[in-house]
Amino acid sequence: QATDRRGPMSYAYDDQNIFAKILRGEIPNRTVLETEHCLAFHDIAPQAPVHVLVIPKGPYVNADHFGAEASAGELADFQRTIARVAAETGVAESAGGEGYRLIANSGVNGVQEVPHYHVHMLGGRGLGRMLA
Ligand code: DGP
Repeated sequence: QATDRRGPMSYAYDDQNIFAKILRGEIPNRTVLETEHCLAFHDIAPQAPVHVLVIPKGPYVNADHFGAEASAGELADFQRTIARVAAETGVAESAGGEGYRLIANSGVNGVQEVPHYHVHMLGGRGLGRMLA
């Protein structure tokens, strides 16, 4: 008999999380750029010379929530925002930089600390070969 290890299909968004407060302007941030659906800002504890967080403005917990429920416009804006941040921070090879890494932690095993979907962009130094 197959065992279904999945939990219920639900995403409970906590609107008191720190990125929700940043989006509401309750906590300051160092913005890189803002679009209709996204905000990109510098991480408070940078792990590399460039460490920017890209977040959707909508109330999505993680990548699977965003991918399942965001509109086509939000999805497209998010990926375009990542490209613009890479160009504007100078890490994109197309902008003369030396590349970067994207990381999206999710859930307990991913050690996600802030339960609002975000992608880390790290660059400005060699990051080493790392998948986990
Ligand atoms: P994660 O483990 O992927 O959920 O990483 C959360 C990141 O958010 C971590 O790198 C530190 C960053 N962070 C936490 N609080 C704040 C804050 O108040 N402002 C900014 N700019 N970044 C924060």
